[in-house]
Amino acid sequence: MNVIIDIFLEFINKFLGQAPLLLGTVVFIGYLLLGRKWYDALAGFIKTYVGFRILQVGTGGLVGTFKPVLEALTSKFGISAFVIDPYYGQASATTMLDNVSSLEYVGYVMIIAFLWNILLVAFRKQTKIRTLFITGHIMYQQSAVLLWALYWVLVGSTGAEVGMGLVLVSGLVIGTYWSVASNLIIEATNEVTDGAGFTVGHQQMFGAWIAYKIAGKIGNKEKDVNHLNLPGWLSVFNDNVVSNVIIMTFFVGTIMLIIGKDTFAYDTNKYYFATYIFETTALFAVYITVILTGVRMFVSELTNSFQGITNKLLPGSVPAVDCAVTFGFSPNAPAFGFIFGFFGQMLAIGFLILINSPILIIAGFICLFFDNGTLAVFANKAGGRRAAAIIPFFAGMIQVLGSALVLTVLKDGGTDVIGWMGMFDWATLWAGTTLLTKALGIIVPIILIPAMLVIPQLQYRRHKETYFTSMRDE
Ligand code: ASC
Repeated sequence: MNVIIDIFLEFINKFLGQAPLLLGTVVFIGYLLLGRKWYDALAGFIKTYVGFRILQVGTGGLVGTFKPVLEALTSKFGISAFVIDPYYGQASATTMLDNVSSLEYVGYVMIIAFLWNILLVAFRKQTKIRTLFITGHIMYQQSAVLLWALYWVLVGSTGAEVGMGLVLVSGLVIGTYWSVASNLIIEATNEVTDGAGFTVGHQQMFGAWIAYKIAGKIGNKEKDVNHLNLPGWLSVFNDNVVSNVIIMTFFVGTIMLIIGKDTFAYDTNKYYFATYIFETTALFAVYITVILTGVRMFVSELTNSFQGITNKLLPGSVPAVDCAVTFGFSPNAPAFGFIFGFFGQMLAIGFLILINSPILIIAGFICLFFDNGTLAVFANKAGGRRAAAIIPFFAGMIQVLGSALVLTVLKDGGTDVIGWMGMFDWATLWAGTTLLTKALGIIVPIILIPAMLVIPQLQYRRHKETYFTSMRDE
């Protein structure tokens, strides 16, 4: 008997305990359940595995590139700087969890959350949840960041492995969020997309709902941002390589200049300080490109196998997908959100500098563009260009200040912590949950589960007749 248990534990540790192998296996099983041929399932396994390893190369590269800058800044001025971008949050989370041999638990959090989401949809008559969250990279990212944040505020620097109780609570609370928030935004998404039949499964679903609700009071929906001719130069920001290099050269380059060239150990035979700065800041774009290549590879596999499973198990459920899908329905709004979000973030960063904050925030491209872009899409639909400018402006401030607050506790993890997600729901709901959990304990995320589940019940009361059929606010 003991031998069998030992073999089983070894298998958990050496196979299911390895994040890329675990996700690859999930995809493999998913394809088999869908009735795909074994060799298709094997191909899915390989692409998930390799895509995930590519992602890890990229997040490791980000940490490695940013660390010397962070260390120099901390030692010289006693300030810590953090990038608000999902991959900097993810890299912090995975490095910190790996330090306590617990990276594989992220996979378990994600599976628990996904199964919980399926269950809530299966009982939709009671739960009123209609949506299934299938944005794979976001599911992984959020599972990692939440597990890390809760672990850090509950367990701290003891070095202990993550416990199963925390894995379970994290899975259930994040799964509840996926279900409730993507369900909350169905009606608005259907207005934005003119009934395309999907909803948003991303990082600012509560934010987009709030934007949609208050936009009508701020502006006039007839003055649509898409009827405006935006200046041509804005289009360079649509290319993430170009904008990553511009933004990082601007922010990190300035910081490196202030720290001064003597602090950095670089080969002065090979570089001027200026070219060394550019070499470093351009590396951020290199690693983000590496990450996105890996992500694309494994996400398409994960999405196909998940969607296949749910189509079989839960016909009629609405898929919650990447926010970028809405951009095609409102092509001018993302650049609009980007620019006004940028102003908001700058103002808040200026404020942090002014009050001598020990935490400096660095703006990140993904948060600026995709988060504020999405808020602008929803704001514009209900309140036109005025709302699409004002809402991302305030959102930019909230992204910076909320992230700075939660980082005051997470930064104690040391220089492996390079950033936080920054996206709207993460600068508000999850930053708040993390801080409250630090104050009151694990009861906070536990209570959040039933508290969020009340939301779809309230939604259902508002339009019972059309709730399960047209899914539009009529
Ligand atoms: C994110 C994240 C991405 C982008 C992408 C936008 O939060 O991790 O890769 O936004 O999903 O389309």
